[in-house]
This record gives sequence, C-alpha cells and structure tokens, in this order.
Amino acid sequence: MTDSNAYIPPKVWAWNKANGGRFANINRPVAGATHDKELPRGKHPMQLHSLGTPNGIKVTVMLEELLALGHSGAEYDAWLVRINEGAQFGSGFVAANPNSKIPALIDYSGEKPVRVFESGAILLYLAEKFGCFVPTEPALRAECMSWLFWQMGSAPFLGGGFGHFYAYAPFKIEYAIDRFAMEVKRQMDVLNRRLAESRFIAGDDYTIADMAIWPWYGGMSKGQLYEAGEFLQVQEYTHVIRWADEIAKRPAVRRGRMVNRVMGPLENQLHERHDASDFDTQTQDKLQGKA
Ligand SMILES: N[C@@H](CCC(=O)N[C@@H](CS)C(=O)NCC(=O)O)C(=O)O
Repeated sequence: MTDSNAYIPPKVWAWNKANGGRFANINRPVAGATHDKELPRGKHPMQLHSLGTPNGIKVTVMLEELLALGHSGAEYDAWLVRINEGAQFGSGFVAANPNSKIPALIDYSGEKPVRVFESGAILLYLAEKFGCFVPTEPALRAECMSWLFWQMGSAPFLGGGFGHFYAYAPFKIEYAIDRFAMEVKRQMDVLNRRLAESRFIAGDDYTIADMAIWPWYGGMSKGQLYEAGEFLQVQEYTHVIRWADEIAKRPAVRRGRMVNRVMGPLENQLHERHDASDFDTQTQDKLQGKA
C-alpha cells in the first residue's frame, strides 16, 4: 500500500504547474480563452471541431451513419483540434464550448448558428434533428436515454480515473489504481450482463447509446485503451467483445473512427474531413504528404 502520509494537503490549494503527468501542460484551474483564434469554417452545414479520441469518435461515427442513411443535411467539415497544444483554449473554440473540451459542433443549417457541446448532447441533437438512432416509443426511448447518460456518468471513471492513474500519472499510486480498476471492472460487468440479454445496448436496434459506449468500453474490451487489457483481464467480457466486434464492422464506424485521428497507423488517420472522397486512400496520402 502507498504511504498515505506522504502528502498533507496545505490549508489552501495552490496551482503547481510543474506537478508532472501526461497532459499536465494543458490543465488549468480556471476556464476561459487564453488567446484569440477564430474557428475555421467550411462549406457544409455541420462544422465539427474535434479530435479522434473516444469522445470525438462518437460524433464522427454518428455523422457518417446519418450520411450512410442518405441524410445530406449531415454533411460536415471536421476540423482538427490539437488539445495537447492548447487549441481548445482559443477564443473561437471557447465560444463553441465554454468547457474547452472536444467535441464541439456548430450547426449552420438554420437561421442562426446553433452550438452544441458535450458528446452526449451532440448525439441526441443529431438524432432528434434527423429522426434516427433514437427510439420514439417511450419505453425504448427511456432505455436508450438511460444507457446514454450511463455512459456520460461512467466514462470519467474509466478515462479520468483508471486511465489517468494507470497510464498517465507521474508515479503509480496503488490506492488510486485499485479504486478505479475495481470500478471499471464493475462497469464492464454491467455491460457484459446487459449485452448477454440484448443484441445492442438499448435493445434490438443500434442507437446513439451504442455510439456513445462503444468507443470507450468496446475499445477497452478489445484491449485498445491504456494497454490495460491484461491487467483488467478484459477477455472475460465475452458479450461486450461480441457487441464491439459487430459494431466495428459497420462501414460508417470504420470511416468515423478515422476522422480527426492523429495516433496509430497512418493509413487509419484522416486528420480533417471536408468531403466523402477524403476517405479515398489517394486523398489521404495527399493530406498526409505521402503523395
Ligand atoms: N464529457 C465530455 C468530455 C470531453 C473530453 O473530456 N474531451 C477531452 C478529450 S477526450 C478534451 O477535450 N480534453 C482537453 C482538456 O481537458 O483540456 C464529452 O463527452 O464531450
């Protein structure tokens, strides 16, 4: 057990910029913009400012699913926000999301632009706007909403809790890793039991609840997050793996997970998306300076 007496909190907390840990350079105890920077705007009604993290992927998958169904109103420009360089603190981004986190969407299709932030709110906004991927029958809708909000409340324990202390903190703290490993395993078991009885999270149909949960918990079930697959023995969650594999095969998901991605194999990265043809390998090669 880590020595619990190693740190005694002072009377008043003070911001120590040099506290270490990955991403310490972008963490601040205050909100608001640090610099002036307008957001770029492309030709489509939907302007997405994001990054290909699990929270960003939810929205690009949704937009690609809508386009696959023929909703041309979901055409979008996806702009890359490099959060490790502090781009989320530019004035334009803060106007789109006062919480300075990706993803942020601006819908220019109406008389006045509509800003939407928080990935769950964006998924619901798009689902309601296009009448897709959210059930209308009250009981099914309640189930879908319950799982959507479950994700919003649960994933911070996975990412900010477990992922941070297991992979990013400057030193390992047994108490913190134990606490969050326990919670993440409990959450995985919640999903595993649900998916033992249901093809998709909210029932027989694929919904925004699947889109919200898959990038985090599907990724975890496949050992793709924080190199923690063995540590958490994720192969135990067989129903989650069955569901994750089924979703991963969807063409829209394969496209959506490439958008704004800056990690992993180059052929899976499409830094910005402005047109459906951007997914063509040749175009990607050009964007990445390979052709
Ligand atoms: N609850 C938010 C979480 C968004 C979030 O945490 N975004 C991260 C990247 S995955 C971010 O932008 N971090 C930048 C920062 O914290 O400064 C959502 O679901 O949209």
